[in-house]
Amino acid sequence: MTQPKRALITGITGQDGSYLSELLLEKGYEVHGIIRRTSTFNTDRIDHIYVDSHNPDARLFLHYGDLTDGTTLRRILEQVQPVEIYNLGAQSHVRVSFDSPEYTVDSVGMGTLRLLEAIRDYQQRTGIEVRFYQAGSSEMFGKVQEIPQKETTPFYPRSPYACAKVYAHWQTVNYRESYGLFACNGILFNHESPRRGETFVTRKITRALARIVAGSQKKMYLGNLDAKRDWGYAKDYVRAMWLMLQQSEPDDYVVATGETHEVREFLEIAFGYVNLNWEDYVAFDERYLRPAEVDLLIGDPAKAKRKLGWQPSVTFEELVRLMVDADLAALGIPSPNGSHNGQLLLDNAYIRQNVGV
Ligand code: NDP
Ligand code: GDR
Repeated sequence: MTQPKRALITGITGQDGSYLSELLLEKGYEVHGIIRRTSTFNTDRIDHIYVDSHNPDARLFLHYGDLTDGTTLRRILEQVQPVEIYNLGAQSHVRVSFDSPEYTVDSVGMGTLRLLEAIRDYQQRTGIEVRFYQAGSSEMFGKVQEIPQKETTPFYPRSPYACAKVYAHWQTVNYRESYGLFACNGILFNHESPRRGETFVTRKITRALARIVAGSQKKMYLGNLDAKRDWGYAKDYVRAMWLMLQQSEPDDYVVATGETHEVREFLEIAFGYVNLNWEDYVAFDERYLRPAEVDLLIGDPAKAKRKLGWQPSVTFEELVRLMVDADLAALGIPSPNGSHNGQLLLDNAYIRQNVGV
């Protein structure tokens, strides 16, 4: 029997880590993930695919570690002996990176360097080829230089997070060019899902909306509604990560939908879906503004389409609705979509009764 391919994922407990793990398990991989020790469980997103490691069928294994701890990264690499490494771990919140710049840069920038150094030594010592994926971000484009943004668009990062991602991007290019490492940068635009962290704007909206519908919340507070983002579906985006590591040559790719929408449009579609007017529920709080904002992101995914055969499968409106559906379902409220027409009327009466409009 042939051995399954072994992959190592940093950030396995995050949104993307969980979808990528599912994809790799489906493809027959043995998946190893690095998790941080926390005082409460942080494995909610992967609990459904975890099988106790004593079980002979187990193919998902977790290891304690941290991108700020290079010794442990090296030890895990030696133990796991992966052929693919996906570096998704990060303090990934842009606003928070202004509050905690040193930690953000340490985990995002230096963390990537620590991992690359560990891989370089491991590969030189064992002769085993390791393929490396770096989770780059459209935030690296920052202040608008060109529309749409593509692989050749100059970076102009506008946050500690984005500066650290630019550093990690160029280190990845340098390890490819200096040591022949099979290293790819994905430059991924915003991607969302029901598993999106609760403080990112899309999930913050859909979660609050569900609570408004349930009658347990009256208002939600947001910052800049004018910002425009190219929002896609996370499940589609982890497929692109995997595809990059299956090519004959390493390269860098923009992954995006090619469409941009204001935060306001997300609100309109989400609230409109349950027949509410968002302006009745959304208030402004300057706490959610950033010292420097990224006003407009729109990606050109032509290269990923051409070379990887990658396509997004979910439209913006479908994405908003699937996130609203999931947050409603989590509170036991049925979807207001067409297949529940009778229910939709009921829901709207229910909503009006609960929120008093
Ligand atoms: P999440 O914030 O959902 O997940 C981040 C993951 O990193 C979590 O597993 C977290 O662990 C882990 N982590 C945080 N700090 C450290 C550390 N010091 N050492 C090791 N692991 C750490 O992010 P996403 O899944 O949304 O994003 C995945 C990656 O892709 C990130 O690097 C992000 O910056 C990048 N990215 C994301 C985009 C998006 O739109 N989602 C777009 C472009 C890039 P814990 O659960 O313990 O907090
Ligand atoms: P972003 O995502 O910064 O693009 O980074 P986020 O959802 O946090 O913000 C998107 C836009 O919405 C505006 N906004 C608010 N944002 C938050 N979080 N909370 C609010 O209340 C709010 N009100 C308005 C923001 O100002 C911004 O313009 C995400 C992360 O996943 C990064 O890790 C990733 O690299 C990029 O996407 C691509």
